[in-house]
Amino acid sequence: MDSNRRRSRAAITVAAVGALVTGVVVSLAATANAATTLGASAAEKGRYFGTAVAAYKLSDSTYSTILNREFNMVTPENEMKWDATEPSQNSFSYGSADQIVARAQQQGMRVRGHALAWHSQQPGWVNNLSGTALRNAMLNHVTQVATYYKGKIYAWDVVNEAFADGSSGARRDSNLQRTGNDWIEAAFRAARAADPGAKLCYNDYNTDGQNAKSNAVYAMVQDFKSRGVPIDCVGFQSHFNPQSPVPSDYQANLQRFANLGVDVQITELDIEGSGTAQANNFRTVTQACLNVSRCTGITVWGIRDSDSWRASGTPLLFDGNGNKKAAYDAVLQALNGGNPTSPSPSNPSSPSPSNPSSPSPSNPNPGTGGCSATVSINQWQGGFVATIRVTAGSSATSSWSVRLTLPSGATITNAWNANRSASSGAVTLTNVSYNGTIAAGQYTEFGFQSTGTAGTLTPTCAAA
Ligand code: 9MR
Repeated sequence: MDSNRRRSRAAITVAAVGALVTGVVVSLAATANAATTLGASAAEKGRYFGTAVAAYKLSDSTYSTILNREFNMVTPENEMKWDATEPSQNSFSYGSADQIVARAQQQGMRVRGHALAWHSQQPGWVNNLSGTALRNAMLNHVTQVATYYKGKIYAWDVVNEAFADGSSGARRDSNLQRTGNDWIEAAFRAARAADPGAKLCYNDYNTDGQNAKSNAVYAMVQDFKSRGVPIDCVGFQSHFNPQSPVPSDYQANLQRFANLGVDVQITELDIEGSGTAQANNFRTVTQACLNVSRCTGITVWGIRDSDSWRASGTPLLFDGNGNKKAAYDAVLQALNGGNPTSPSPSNPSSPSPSNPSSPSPSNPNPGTGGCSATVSINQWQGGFVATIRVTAGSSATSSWSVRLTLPSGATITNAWNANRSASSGAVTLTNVSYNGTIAAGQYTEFGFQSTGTAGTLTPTCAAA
């Protein structure tokens, strides 16, 4: 079975290269169109497009069809929260979250983990704890959950919503805050130790423009970076409505955080409204992310309006019947026509003492034609994440494959946005359904996590 699959993949690769050599690429390029799904289009810009997912809806065929077709990142809406994963102390329950992770893996989607430490949706037993007992329970929770999902999570919301609303710029008062002001950095350090391959994010709302709350988060991130506390990204929830509209300095605010040396992500986007006004707001947000090179992706907080926590505000991209709304068209159009500014190749993780990121070796190898591939490595003791950028040449691609040889001792444990022929030695990684098409001169990115040491990886690229 496995070797059959390998043989047929090899045959496909040979056929693709053959087609290129015989000049078929010219007609393929001529028929290549803009990407037609959110995930594929975002991938062409080196980004992801995700949605919150509820495990109990996976059996709804309308929901599942849209999920599988449109998105390449998922966030469990409630299933990875503390109350769901540790209902009684030190007794863990992953059934619903695992359903979502399994679906994501089956579909080649990545997962944003949400959320390890939060004042809300805590299990009842936590109410009985305070001080050191609560601090230790929180750290144990972070360690256990991040360890259980090690290698399966693209980014964790390590700490969620820890700052107060309003003009104080203070931390939110909560049982976790009362264990000591250093609870946030303690949570980040525990998460890094448990899963060094995951990006670690701070996530919040009402931080989408420059204001007292976002200034306070900014100061914390700046402090963490200066002291080597492991933080890789900041999530901006972006829940908008007429009382809380898209701020005019939305892009500038994303950019100032990115300038601190972290990725920024739009993590829970929904915008109440309808028609053209709503569509224009979604376009503005999408364009802002495209314009900020370290804005690595957008997640909407649900699929259909009826799936939303604010269903009456019809804040999402599909109506209750699963039809695309004007807002969907605006987002897709922005993604397809957006500014090609893209995440820097030296990602995936910002360097930090406990997670050193080697400088991007950037080995452009033109390969047999049609595309080139460069790799950046995030190496830690015993493992690494490789992010590979595939750039189309002067013609569009309709499919591509990247070959590289892993050093002995290195075994791929999971890959995203590509299928792999093997997990060690000589490996061919081919596009998945939604990212084969790359416009001339544009690129997409895929990645994998591996055990061992990366050394110098030299990818070569072939396209049709
Ligand atoms: O969408 C989530 C909803 O189903 C839950 O009932 C609610 C409970 O707190 O949480 C919602 O998701 C929230 C997310 O986890 C954090 N940011 C705000 C989101 C909307 O309330």
